[in-house]
Amino acid sequence: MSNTTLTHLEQIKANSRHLRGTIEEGLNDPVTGAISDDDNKLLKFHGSYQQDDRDIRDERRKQKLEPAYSFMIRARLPGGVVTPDQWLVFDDIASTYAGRGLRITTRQTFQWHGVIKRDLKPTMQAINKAMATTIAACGDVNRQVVSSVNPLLSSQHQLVQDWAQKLSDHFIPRTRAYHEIWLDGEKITDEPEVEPIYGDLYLPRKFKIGIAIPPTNDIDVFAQDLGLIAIIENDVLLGFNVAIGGGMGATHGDDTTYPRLGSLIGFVEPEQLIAIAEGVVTLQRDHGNRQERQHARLKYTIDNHGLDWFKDQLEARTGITLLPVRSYQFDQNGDRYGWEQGEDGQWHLGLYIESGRLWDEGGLQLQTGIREIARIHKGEFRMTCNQNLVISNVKAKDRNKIDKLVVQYGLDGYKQQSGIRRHSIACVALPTCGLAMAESERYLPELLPKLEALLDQHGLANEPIVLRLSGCPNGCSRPYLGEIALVGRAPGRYDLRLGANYTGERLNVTYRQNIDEAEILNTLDSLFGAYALERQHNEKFGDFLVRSKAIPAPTQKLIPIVLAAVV
Ligand code: SRM
Ligand code: SF4
Repeated sequence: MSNTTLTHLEQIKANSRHLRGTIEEGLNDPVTGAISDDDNKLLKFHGSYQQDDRDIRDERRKQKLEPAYSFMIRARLPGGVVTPDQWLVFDDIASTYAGRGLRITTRQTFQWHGVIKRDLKPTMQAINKAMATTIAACGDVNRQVVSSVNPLLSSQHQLVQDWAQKLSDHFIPRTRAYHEIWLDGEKITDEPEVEPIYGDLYLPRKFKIGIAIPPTNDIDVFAQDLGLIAIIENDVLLGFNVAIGGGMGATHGDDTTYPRLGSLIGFVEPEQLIAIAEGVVTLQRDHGNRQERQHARLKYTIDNHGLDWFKDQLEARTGITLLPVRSYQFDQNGDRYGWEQGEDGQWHLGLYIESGRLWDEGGLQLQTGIREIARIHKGEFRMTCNQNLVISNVKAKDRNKIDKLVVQYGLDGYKQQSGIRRHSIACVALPTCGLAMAESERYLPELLPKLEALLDQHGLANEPIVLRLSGCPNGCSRPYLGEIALVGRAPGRYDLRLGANYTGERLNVTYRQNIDEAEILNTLDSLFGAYALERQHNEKFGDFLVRSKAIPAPTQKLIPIVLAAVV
């Protein structure tokens, strides 16, 4: 494609000298707290977004001040694993540079919000000193590779964690721009740089890889562009089922955009994994839609060309014949809470962190509490894709000390919580997200007690129900996989979606559009009532709604080819 036919964004990438642009000059410009729009596009590839505080946007406009610019920074931590030493550095960064504490994301990593421009570089350097990076945590590249956190299966974890790390490393951009801009690395002058996987234009859109370890689908494997299901027998990793084309993002009122579950296309052995992943990524690089960003994700490439076409191309490109999908079963897409003993005898403590918000607020000292635990903990921390935290690899003799701190700092909430609270996640939304149409993370604490009261009235307080809130249809909390989901439309108004299943293998459907809280609660009240009276033994809420035809039939289940192929 000639440079002149490229869209503006593709041109920015093409002319960026491998992600350099004029970011460095922009950082040094003291006149504004912002950087240029073009550089902002490139900054994402470095793991940061320019934002402004939307709570005070109007007020500042009235005062003729520029918006209150600051930057969100996202770490790349494959599999969500953090050592206690790293934790202490990340915590210190939050206190020193960020506007609030640490925020665990739905892709098991950290975001720091509210870092002002002059602190961006010191923050990046501090992250680097902790042997971590932010490169490619955002942008049109392969992002954070996620993997299941099931503390019971310690040896399998390690195997899969190693693959998450290898995949992550394999797809890191090769440009030295990150080192030059943030780490004062030597500037490349004469030798041309090459991006062997991405090329000069990088990918048409973001790309996401995740590995699930059955029976836990805590990463929502079918929401990934490339979802991998680890098949492990007798402690041996046999390989991975491969699902392609998952994605959540959609636009209100535009039916050509939609959430889609990944389609299972086969099974690969471990030594074939990198080649297959590279094949999927480079097919998307070469065939993804670079003209229309809203149709640029892999899911649309597959639907445009057909699944069979994609699979044939993948096999031809890699020289690997995909084997039939292996059988597997998921039992949930939520997290486990409390102490669990792994097969190697070590202990793991799963903690519920509401919307992943780890800061000290309203009498709770969650950030301080985890900091104190990090000071004495000898294992590691694992973040989950449900925005929760596991204190991992604890010896039996150390459990008491950790328990005391958990209670002292109010981190023990999971013990009394309702089923729905334990299965709730909410995206960031306001005030930092520039795309938010309604509140999400700040609304969850208000909404949950109201839902809990309703459920309690129907005797359903302990019923595990997957609840997902998103402030817009981009779907950062993977709301299309919620048994109940709210997707923001406007302040205080949401689409109510219902009927995904408890294991993350069926999309929900829109049940009511653009309704307010009173309507949401009324609607759910009567559905909870029916569920309490008419459900079958052990029937989950989403399954009940589908079976009883209380909601329209879901549009996409797992693609039928899958079931035919299962051995
Ligand atoms: Fe997301 C854009 C936050 C996981 C789909 N997402 C954004 C931005 C960067 C807004 C923007 O572009 O200006 C949000 C920043 C808000 C803020 O102030 O921090 C944002 N996304 C998040 C996080 C922090 C939500 C959270 O509450 O944890 C998650 C960070 C993940 C990470 O650590 O990498 C996050 N985003 C997701 C997920 C879930 C997942 O990946 O498992 C999805 C759905 C899966 C998918 O990608 O299809 C998701 N985010 C989007 C989209 C829609 C993409 C699409 O295909 O249409 C956007 C908008 C875009 O890319 O244009 C978006
Ligand atoms: Fe922002 Fe929408 Fe993502 Fe929520 S779902 S963080 S509102 S982009």
